[in-house]
Amino acid sequence: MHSEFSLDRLGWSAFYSQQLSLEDLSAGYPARVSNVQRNLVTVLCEQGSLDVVVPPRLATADAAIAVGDWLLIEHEAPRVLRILERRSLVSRMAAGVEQRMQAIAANLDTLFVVTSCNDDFNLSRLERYFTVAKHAQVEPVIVLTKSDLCADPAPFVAQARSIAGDIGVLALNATARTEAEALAPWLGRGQTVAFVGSSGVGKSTLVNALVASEAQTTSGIREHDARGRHTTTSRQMFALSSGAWVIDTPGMRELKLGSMEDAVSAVFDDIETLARECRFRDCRHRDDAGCALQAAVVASRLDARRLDSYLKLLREAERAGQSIRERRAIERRWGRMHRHITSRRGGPGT
Ligand SMILES: Nc1nc2c(ncn2[C@@H]2O[C@H](COP(=O)(O)OP(=O)(O)OP(=O)(O)O)[C@@H](O)[C@H]2O)c(=O)[nH]1
Ligand SMILES: [Mg+2]
Ligand SMILES: [Zn+2]
Repeated sequence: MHSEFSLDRLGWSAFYSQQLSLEDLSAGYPARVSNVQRNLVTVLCEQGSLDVVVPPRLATADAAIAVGDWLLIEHEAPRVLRILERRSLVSRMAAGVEQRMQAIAANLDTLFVVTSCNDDFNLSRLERYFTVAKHAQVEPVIVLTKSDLCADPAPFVAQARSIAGDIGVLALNATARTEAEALAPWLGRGQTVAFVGSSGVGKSTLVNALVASEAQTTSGIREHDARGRHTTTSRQMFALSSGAWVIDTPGMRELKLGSMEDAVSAVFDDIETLARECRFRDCRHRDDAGCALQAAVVASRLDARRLDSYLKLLREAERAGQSIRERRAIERRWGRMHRHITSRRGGPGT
C-alpha cells in the first residue's frame, strides 16, 4: 500500500479548500477517512495513514463521520477538529429505536447498487436505493452480478431498465476480472464510488477485481465469519491505479429511509404526475373515489407493485421526519433542564 498521498490524489478540490481559513490551517491539516470502525477512524493524508480519535460530540452526532469524509486533523495530536462540509452523503435511518441518521459514505460521485441475477433481485428494493441516492445527490448505477449463474441475464436487465429511467444497468460475472472493466467509465481520476447491496451479492468480489493489481491492499477486505464466508464488517476505501477510490461496505439487511419525501417524489415522478388527476387533493390512493392511480393500475398503465412501493417509501420518509423532530424536541428539553441545573449549581453552561 502507498504510504502517502497528495491531496490531489485523495480527491481534494476547491469545494473543500474554500472551507478552510488561515486559522484552520494553522491549527490543523486535511485528511480523508479511509476506514471507520466504531470510534476508531483511519485517515489518509500527505504524511501517510494514521488512526485518529473522534471527540464524543462528533461521534454521537446525526450522520457522524463516514468513510470518504474530509476531516481537519490537529497538528499537535491525532485528533479530529471538524468534518468538512460534504459534497454528497449517503445515509439511512439507523436500525433500532434510536431514530438517528447513520452516514454510510461521504463525498461520492457514484453509488453502485449491487444485486444478483437470482433471488436477491427485487425491483422495490432497487427503488429504495434510487431514493437514497437521489437524496444524497449521487448518481446510482445498477450492477447485476452472477450473470454466469443464471441461464439468461437479459430478463433481469430488462426488468431493472423498466424502472431505471436514465440510470445505468450492467450485468456481469464479478468473479471474472475482465468483466469488472465495464465499470471503468465511472472510475476516472479523483472519482469516488461505493458498492452497496445485500450480503453475498459480490460487492467485495468486484472491489477485489478492481484493486487486483495491488494484491496486499485487498487482503484486508475480507474476514471469515463462523460459516467460513468472507463477509465484510467495516466500510473501507481503496485506491485504484486509475486514480479513483472505491469503497466496500458490509451487506445491508435494511436500508431504512430518513426524512426524504422530496427524493421519493423525484424517483416516482411518473406517479406524482398521474396523481394530479385524482379527484380529491388529499387522495390516499388506496380505495378513494376517483383515484387516478388505482384507475391506472386497473387499466394496466401502472404496475400495482410500483404504486405500493411508492406509497410505502413515502410513508416511511414521512415517519422518519416525524420521529427525528420528536427526538430533537426531547433533546432540547433535556438540554434546557441540564443548563438550568448547572446554572443553579453555579457551574458552566449558563
Ligand atoms: N459465480 C459467481 N460468483 C459470484 C459472483 N459475484 C460474487 N460471487 C460469489 O459470491 C460470494 C459472495 O461474494 P462477496 O463479494 O463476498 O459478497 P459481498 O457482497 O461482499 O458480501 P458481504 O461482504 O457479506 O456484504 C463469493 O463466494 C463470490 O465468489 C458472480 O458474479 N459470479
Ligand atoms: Mg463484502
Ligand atoms: Zn389517488
